[in-house]
Amino acid sequence: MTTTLETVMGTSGPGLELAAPRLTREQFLVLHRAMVRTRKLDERGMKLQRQGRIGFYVPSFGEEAAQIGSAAALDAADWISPSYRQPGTALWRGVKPVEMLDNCFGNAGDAAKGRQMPVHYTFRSRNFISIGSPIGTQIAHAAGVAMAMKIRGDGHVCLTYLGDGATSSNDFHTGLNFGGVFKAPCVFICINNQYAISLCVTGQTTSVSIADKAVAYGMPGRRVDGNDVLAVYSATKDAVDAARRGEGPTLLELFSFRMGPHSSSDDPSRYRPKAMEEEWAAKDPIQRFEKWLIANGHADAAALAAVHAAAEEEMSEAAKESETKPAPAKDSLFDDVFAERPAGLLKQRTALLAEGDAHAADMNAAFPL
Ligand SMILES: Cc1ncc(C[n+]2csc(CCOP(=O)(O)OP(=O)(O)O)c2C)c(N)n1
Repeated sequence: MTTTLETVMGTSGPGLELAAPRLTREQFLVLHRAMVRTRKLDERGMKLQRQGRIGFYVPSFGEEAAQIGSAAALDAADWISPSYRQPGTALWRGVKPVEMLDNCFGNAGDAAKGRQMPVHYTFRSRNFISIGSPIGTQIAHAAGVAMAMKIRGDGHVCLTYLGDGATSSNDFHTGLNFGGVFKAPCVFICINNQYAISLCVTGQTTSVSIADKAVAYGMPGRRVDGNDVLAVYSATKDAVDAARRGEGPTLLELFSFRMGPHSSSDDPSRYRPKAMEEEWAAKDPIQRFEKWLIANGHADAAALAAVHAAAEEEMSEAAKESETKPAPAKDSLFDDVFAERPAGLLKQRTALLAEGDAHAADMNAAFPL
């Protein structure tokens, strides 16, 4: 059974100590900055929602190491099939915060033209597949993408993220089974943050660990300290390298904790013990990495504080820029489905445009979540 937690920084309990990955000082600092930017984007997103300026947000507080350590192990040409809780991986891919906030505002800058839910990003040019709401669908998509990569022989890898709750979905079985049988170049990353909204992981599965489930699909499974960015990077790099060599998929369980609410519509104090929240606040992945960076002579407290200040400013500017953009043009509703618009759709378009601003007030109605 896979119960041992693999760690580099080694402060969150007994486990298997891994060697620190051989990265340069600059690379360590790039990882740190990416984690801080993720935190600041989430803080900004939650503030915008609380102020009523956007309708909905899904933060990833506490999962920054899991996101950044894993995304950093990919090449730019590899693909990510995300769930809704990895904004940091889009930032890592070079997506600008304003592009993400444009989706939250549903404005004309949104790649999905305001048609998706907020935080349901899609960034085709960064090989970042559109986020879907139904739990687990991205797992089967990832297996399919990886199978295509194998058939084409292009040497790329597809990495997918899922939560502990998603291990109960049909697509978990479909994705891991296809991935395993076809030895597809796929990496399955389960960020076990211990809750699927209000359901604790012990109510989700009787497996001793999520990593254990890999056995049934004939692939390696590893249980890694998800709050340790260096352990996450090392384990993901191993999995990505193996997939690229043609050895097939790996299931990585990144053991972590969702430090914030499930979404802006959730109140975790109704189902989570306060003591547990306090225990995990002390394992904050950003603070933990900062202690390691200072202890290993890579940075001092002032330099790290400057990274926080710069990221705060960056997200504030992005929000200002995004908020000034207009709503998507009404006409855009009719784009992207048909190469040539059928007559019925043309008629609807004419009728909609003839309405002018008759329904403008509806656009400002309360968000239904
Ligand atoms: C098929 C389906 N069932 C239920 C939901 C409602 N839902 C949204 S998020 C969520 C919990 C998912 O938890 P987990 O997979 O652990 O990911 P986390 O939110 O913790 O990152 C549920 C049940 C959904 N979106 N899709």
